[in-house]
Amino acid sequence: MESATLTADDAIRLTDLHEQPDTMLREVHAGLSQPRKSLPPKLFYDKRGSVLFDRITRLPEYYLTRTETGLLRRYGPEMARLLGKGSILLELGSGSSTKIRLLLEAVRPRLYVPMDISRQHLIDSARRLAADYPWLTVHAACIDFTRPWDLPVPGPGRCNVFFPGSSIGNFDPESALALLQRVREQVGREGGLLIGVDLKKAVGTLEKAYNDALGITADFNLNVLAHINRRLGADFDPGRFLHEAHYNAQEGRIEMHLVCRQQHRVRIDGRSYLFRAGETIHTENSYKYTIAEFQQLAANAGFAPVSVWTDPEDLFSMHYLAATG
Ligand code: AVI
Repeated sequence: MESATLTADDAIRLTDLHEQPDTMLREVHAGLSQPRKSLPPKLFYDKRGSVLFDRITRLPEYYLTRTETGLLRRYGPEMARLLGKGSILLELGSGSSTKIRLLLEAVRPRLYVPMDISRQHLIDSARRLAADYPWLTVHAACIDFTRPWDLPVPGPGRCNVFFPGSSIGNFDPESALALLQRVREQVGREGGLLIGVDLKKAVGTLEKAYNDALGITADFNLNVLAHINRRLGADFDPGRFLHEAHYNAQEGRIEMHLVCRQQHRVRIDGRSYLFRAGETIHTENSYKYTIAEFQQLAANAGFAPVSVWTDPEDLFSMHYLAATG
């Protein structure tokens, strides 16, 4: 990974730790060489993938975003009080930086650091935000936070992390713990974490959210193959795969797969992979938690629960956690 702090323009600063193609190539080869093929979900988020994800968030079946937004609207003032005025606010997986708008006026952070892996989407969103909030200092960081990372703007002052959208669910429990521990180290003893976490619920509701009627989630899933073709010169034919998503109750997670329709080979950088009919590429896990399960995970990472907010149907939760120790 390359580290550079660049000035994107007068409105925002940019730290670019964008992943190099050789890292991506190694990860793709590693995933496809397993007996059960897999690809890292971060590969969903090229420019088209980010746009498709934004569309997912507006789908009627995808209750996560609107429920979390409802919690932010309703309890935003309470959340803002806990975050405290004038702090440094980092957002992990900031995407379009939409939700943070619901907190900005009340928190008035002295610095906002949106962090995302999708470089152009990050820059465009950061610029829009800086234009809409002229008083706000924005330092965007193009970062893959599934790997070890450091706060791109070290400095004194209280620091909070905002991690909405239940993206923590895309990490297996061991990696989720490692990420929360990293967040804990970065925010320091005075810091905190405001995080959105999707809750366990009826399987039908969960499975509908990942199998929408318009097929946007299917396009999002299949787009990973087009992304690999573009970045690594592979010859995937997305038409030879089907989207599949189901709830694995034993693991407490939605699994997304791409199912191969007929046997064929795919070439990636001089290597050839055989895909058999019915074989799947496991592209994503989305873990669901009970409130107690998540609080236990956070406690293991050095965070104590301060407040938790849920909607009347108990679909989604937001937690404010304070650093301990
Ligand atoms: C980003 N993340 C929380 C989404 C989720 O629900 O796991 C990604 C997603 N995958 C399919 N639909 C949405």
